[in-house]
Amino acid sequence: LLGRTLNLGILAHVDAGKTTLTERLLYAAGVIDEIGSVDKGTTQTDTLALERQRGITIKSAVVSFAIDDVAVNLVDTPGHPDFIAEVERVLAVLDGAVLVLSAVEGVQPQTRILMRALQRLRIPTLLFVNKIDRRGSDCERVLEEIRSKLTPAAVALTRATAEGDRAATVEARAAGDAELRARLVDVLAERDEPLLREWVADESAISPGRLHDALAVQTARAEACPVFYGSALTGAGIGPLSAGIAGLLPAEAGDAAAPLSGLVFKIEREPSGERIAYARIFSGTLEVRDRVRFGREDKAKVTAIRVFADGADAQRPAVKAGEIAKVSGLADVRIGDSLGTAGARRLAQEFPPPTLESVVDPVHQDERERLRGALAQLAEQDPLIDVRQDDERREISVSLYGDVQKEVLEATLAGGYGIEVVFRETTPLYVERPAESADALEVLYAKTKSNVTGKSSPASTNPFPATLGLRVEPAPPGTGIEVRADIDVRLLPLYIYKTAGAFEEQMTGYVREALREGRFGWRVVDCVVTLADCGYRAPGTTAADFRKLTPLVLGQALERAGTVVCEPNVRVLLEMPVDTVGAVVAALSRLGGSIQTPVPEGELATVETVLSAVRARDLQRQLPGLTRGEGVLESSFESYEPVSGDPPVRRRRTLDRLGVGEHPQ
Ligand SMILES: Nc1nc2c(ncn2[C@@H]2O[C@H](COP(=O)(O)OP(=O)(O)OP(=O)(O)O)[C@@H](O)[C@H]2O)c(=O)[nH]1
Ligand SMILES: [Mg+2]
Repeated sequence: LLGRTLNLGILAHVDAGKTTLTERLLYAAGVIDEIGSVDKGTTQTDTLALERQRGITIKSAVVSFAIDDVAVNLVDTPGHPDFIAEVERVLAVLDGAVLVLSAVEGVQPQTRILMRALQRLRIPTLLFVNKIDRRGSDCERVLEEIRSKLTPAAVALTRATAEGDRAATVEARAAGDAELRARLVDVLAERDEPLLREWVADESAISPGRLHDALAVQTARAEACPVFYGSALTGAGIGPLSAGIAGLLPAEAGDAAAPLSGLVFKIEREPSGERIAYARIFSGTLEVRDRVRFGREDKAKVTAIRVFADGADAQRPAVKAGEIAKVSGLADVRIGDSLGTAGARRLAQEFPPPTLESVVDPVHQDERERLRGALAQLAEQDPLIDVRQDDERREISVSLYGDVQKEVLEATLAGGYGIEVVFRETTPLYVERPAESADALEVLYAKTKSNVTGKSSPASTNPFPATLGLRVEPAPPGTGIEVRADIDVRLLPLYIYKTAGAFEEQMTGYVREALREGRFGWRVVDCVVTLADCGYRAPGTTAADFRKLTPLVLGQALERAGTVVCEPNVRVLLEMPVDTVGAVVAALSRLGGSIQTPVPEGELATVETVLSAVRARDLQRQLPGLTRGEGVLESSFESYEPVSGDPPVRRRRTLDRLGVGEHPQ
């Protein structure tokens, strides 16, 4: 009988071997009799036709198996940076993670980005150094890189022999191994005073069990980071890794008898068109035929529940705290919705949003409406593509991370919907930052005075029976959007929102929605918005009045504050054959990249630079020609920098800023 459920994410830089490792773990657990291959397109988790053709993971996928008495729901994620949003959505539902590295390539750009997110969220993490069978494998060097670039609290629990060869093997380091003991104490005693005292008093009195328990405790707190070596391809090192997953990662059961609280992290559509929500349940129990509250105010009846069991999914009457399930019946459910009461865990923005956008046109003009519908469906599964419609020009545009995502979108529209499309030029997604602080106030019917300040607006610009005062302040770059409330609770329209918390949550939503378009039409970032005043007339004022008033007041505040339009820059890491360095550097200087001296490493050289996102894309396209197809480019978001000259303007999505017309979601 299975005692507990562990929701485990497999994360890594692209091609590190996540999907292959997933196959290997399923095989080791006896769920599959034969190991599928990414290259042949026969794995359990790369099931989309596109994933099989391209040999890369595009969507996260869940499979399950058991290790001893632990039921593991494994989420295989994509590693390509164009699909980082898929990883982001999964993070909130994990109990633990295995971050995979390659024993040849070591710590790669995406490895660091993912590790930082795992640490920020305090997700217990094991490191798996994969591909020790490949020529060039160097576990010692990779361990050093892990310590210097990822975490000083890394402890290798296994040892590889004959690495660099298919015959490479892995064994667990003996519990009595003096070097391992010293290393464990070194890492663990820093946060474990009693352990340090025991060590100082009598080193030999510390039992291996004591050390293992201390390691499990600190791993669970995401303080210590156990490292395992192996090969997903040959199976070397999988035994110790499985033991580590079951023995060192905690499974948070939650209280199945408590009120329901869950989180939707993925949406799929059945061939019938029905929406299926993947949800993690944190507390309580969800049963078929329950009427469940989700998202803002929606309620619907659950028609089916399926959980993951031994590779397949199985119908169940209920799903309880600690588990992940596919839930049917919630017709309008969206990614990020809570089920029941909202819990502490929600989807956070952990990675930078897309930096590019492109207008997409149907090849056959009469398919424009169908294209819009198809993109709306795809946006349910990936809200960050942020489909925008310019009604006047009849243009549809989408946000993008890069060309691979664009190709996948194009292929999905062709394959899944039969719509052929062409993308126009890819342009940067600029953002706006407030230049200064400013306030704005709109008073109920303009004639009534504000409850707080006694002021009334001079002109009657407020068509809504509600009062709202907002303050906008610039915040340091990279801090995103923060919404605060500074209103006497007695002024809050509690007959609409019930509690002060609910009011704040809803207002935060309205503010965020309104900040999607600043003065020049770009998303506003790096600011603090304070709710400073509020008024209503009961009965009469409704939630819709506050919703519609928010963009109006915020627009005024931004107008007064002024905004600076900024362009996305990325850090680019280039690897190329030594004899092509000259050509690459020349191209870099043409594109305006800052040039550092290339670092030769044998036959290859690497160079790092910072470029605008659009220029980096140009470079990506030129690279094969410049390097005989051998150059590799990796880019990661760096910063937003103010543009010089006239700020680029984006036409607003809706002409009506008052929000009288419905804002598309
Ligand atoms: N030699 C060797 N090759 C491996 C190993 N693990 C994976 N590979 C190969 O590496 C390539 C990428 O493997 P995947 O499992 O698709 O990697 P991934 O991390 O899932 O890739 P994405 O999901 O696209 O990010 C494939 O060609 C695998 O056969 C390994 O342990 N040894
Ligand atoms: Mg994969």
